[in-house]
Amino acid sequence: MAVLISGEDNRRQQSVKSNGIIQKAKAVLDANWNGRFTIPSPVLYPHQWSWDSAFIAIGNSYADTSRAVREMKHLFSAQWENGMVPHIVFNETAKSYYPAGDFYGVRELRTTKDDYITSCLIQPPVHAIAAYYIYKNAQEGQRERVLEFLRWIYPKLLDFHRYLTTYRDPEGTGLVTVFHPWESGLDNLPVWDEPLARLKIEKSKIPKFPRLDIKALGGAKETRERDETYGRLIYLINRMKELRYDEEKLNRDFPFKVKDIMCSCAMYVANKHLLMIGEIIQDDKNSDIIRQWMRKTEFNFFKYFTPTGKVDTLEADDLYNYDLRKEDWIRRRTVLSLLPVYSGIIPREKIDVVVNWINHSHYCGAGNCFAPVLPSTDLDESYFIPQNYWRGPVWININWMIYYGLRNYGFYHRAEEIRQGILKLVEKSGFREYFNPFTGEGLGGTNFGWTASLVIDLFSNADNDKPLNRTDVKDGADEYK
Ligand code: 2M8
Repeated sequence: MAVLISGEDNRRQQSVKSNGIIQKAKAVLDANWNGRFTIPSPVLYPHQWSWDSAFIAIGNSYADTSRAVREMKHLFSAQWENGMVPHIVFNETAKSYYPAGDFYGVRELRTTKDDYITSCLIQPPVHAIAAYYIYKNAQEGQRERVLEFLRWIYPKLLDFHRYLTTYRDPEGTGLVTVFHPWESGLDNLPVWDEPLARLKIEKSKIPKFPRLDIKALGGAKETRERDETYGRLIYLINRMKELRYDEEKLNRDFPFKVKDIMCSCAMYVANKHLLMIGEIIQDDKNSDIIRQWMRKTEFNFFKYFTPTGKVDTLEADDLYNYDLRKEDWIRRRTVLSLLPVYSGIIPREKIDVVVNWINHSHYCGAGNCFAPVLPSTDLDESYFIPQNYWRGPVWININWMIYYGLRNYGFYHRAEEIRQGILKLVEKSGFREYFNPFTGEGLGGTNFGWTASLVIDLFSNADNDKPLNRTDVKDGADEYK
């Protein structure tokens, strides 16, 4: 199939320029910037979230190097002594989010930087990717400042990755352990149901708390987690607190312990970028150790994430998170199984197996949805819910990763469908947090930072229009990789 941009896509490209979608996206980022960092959405999230900030810095890198640098500096200034980058840095004056900073009690329990109140969890380590973008897109006159920033953040990124490869991987697999679903960023993907349900909790220990999230959404409780699930999520943090967030104890005693595909893929891709940053600032002292981390990930990825333990027998979408407590795979069909396309770890001769699923009607690849973008859960499963948070809706950051993954393997046509599909969604519903895959209806927070930011990247990155203007390019063609 030749991959010329279709007439419709051409019209869409035009509309990116003419209806000022990029300007509108920038306006979202401007409105959410509070002078220190960018909040994910004015509706639900008044603090700084770790991977949101990295995605947001990617969008800002095109027009505002300085703000992108400040965003990352704020987050990494709150890094813990042991290298952990917390998933939330709290804005102490904001009261509209539960749990608030004091709930975590981090200051009393662990050595952190005094000026910051943080959570105790991680999120996918996509930050080295953002740092590289800031360098790549640096505005005229900002080059020295950016190099200085890279020299500042490089050791901090290394410390974070070292934390992940030690405290979060005592087994030495190159794969990241999560102690809480929030750590994966894909908060209530159906993969967490079973490990959460297995927790033995006395009724009296299930905390009671206000659902400020549902209140913020005007009562739309069908779009968020159930009370029962939320209770278990908060219970887990209470248990972590009891163990003083001590990773040694958590690895030994904690009831929730899962090797996670999202965090592991993010770390692998981030390691590639860390190597590039090392080259840019001419610091290769740590290159060998980074390569070693990557080799471990490559060696163990299929061992841990496929039930056969081998890539040669990889069938369909059977790449699953591994539950270290149950010692079993969490066999739920979600977009998590397709995400490894982003990492580039899947061998070329096996990539069709995964791409066939990306093209499948169960993942909106056959013209059966509002747009040909991937939902978070297989449409055909009993646990798919089109409007509920991570249990079905389309998320832009996940589609952005799959878009770049497909391009890396040469699947330009399918990648382009995803890019245009994202545009179709935001044109219909604005920069929402997530979208109903069938209707394109916008859900969750409005003016959502990473949706805006990643749209800026998709339509500002000049590489993304290549090689779509050539008639001889075929999807998956090796010679274009
Ligand atoms: C969602 O997570 C927070 C908890 O961290 C929440 O539900 O309250 C997730 O979508 C997460 O990936 C995201 O970083 C965060 C802020 O956008 O919201």
